[in-house]
Amino acid sequence: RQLAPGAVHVPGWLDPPRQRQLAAACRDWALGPVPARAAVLPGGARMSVRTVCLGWHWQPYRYSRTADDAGGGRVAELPDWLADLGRAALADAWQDHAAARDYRPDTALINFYQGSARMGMHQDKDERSDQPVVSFSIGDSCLFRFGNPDTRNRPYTDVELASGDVFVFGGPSRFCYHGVPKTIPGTAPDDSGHQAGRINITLRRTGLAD
Ligand code: MD5
Ligand code: FE
Repeated sequence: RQLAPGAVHVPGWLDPPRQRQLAAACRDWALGPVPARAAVLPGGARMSVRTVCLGWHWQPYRYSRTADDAGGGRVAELPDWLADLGRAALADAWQDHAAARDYRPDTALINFYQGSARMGMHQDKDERSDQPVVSFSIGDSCLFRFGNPDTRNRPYTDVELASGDVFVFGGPSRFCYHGVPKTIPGTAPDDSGHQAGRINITLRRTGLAD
C-alpha cells in the first residue's frame, strides 16, 4: 500500500453506500454557485477535466475565495463531514493519529473525468502548507502515474485507482509529480453510484487566510 514515504494507497476504503453518497454530492456541487468548469491554463489550453471547488476556488495556478475567472461567485463551503472523512482516511492510511488529529483541510477540488479526459504530469504546489492531500476515487478506474519530486519523467510508478480507493500524499511525497494518463471506460461498479466516468475528490489545506 505504501508507494513511497508518505504516499499510501488504500483500495476500497469507501464502501459502496459512501461512494454513492459522495457521487451524488459531487454532482450537486457541480451545479452550485460556481459550477464545474474546464479550467483554462495561462497558455490558453483548456483542461479536459471539469473541476468544482469547495472552500477555496482553484484556478491555474492560485486560490481565491471568489471565482474571478468564472463569473465571480463565492464558492460553497467545505462541509465539516467531508473534512472529517479526510481525517479518518488519513488516520487509516498512515496509522498516525497525531497527524490525523492535526489535519485541517480547508478546500476540496473535485475533478470530473469523462471520455478521453486525462491530467498531465504536474506538481500540486499552489498550497502554502505541507499538510497532506487526501484523494478519493469514484466511478471508473484510472491509470494513475506517481512520479518523483524532481522531473515530470521517469522514474514513476503506475497504479490503477478504482472506485472507493483512497490515496494519501504527504511528507516527502507531497510535492511529487503525478498525473492521470487515462481513465478506463466501463469499469465503474454498478453500486458506485456514478456511471458517467470518474470523479476524484482531493482534500487539501491551502495555507491561506481570509
Ligand atoms: C486525480 N488529481 O486523480 C488527481 C489525484 C489534482 C490531481 O492530481 O491536482 O487535482 S490527486 C493526486 C496527488 C495530489 C497531491 C500530490 C500527489 C498526488 N503526489 O505527490 O503524487 O484527479
Ligand atoms: Fe495534482
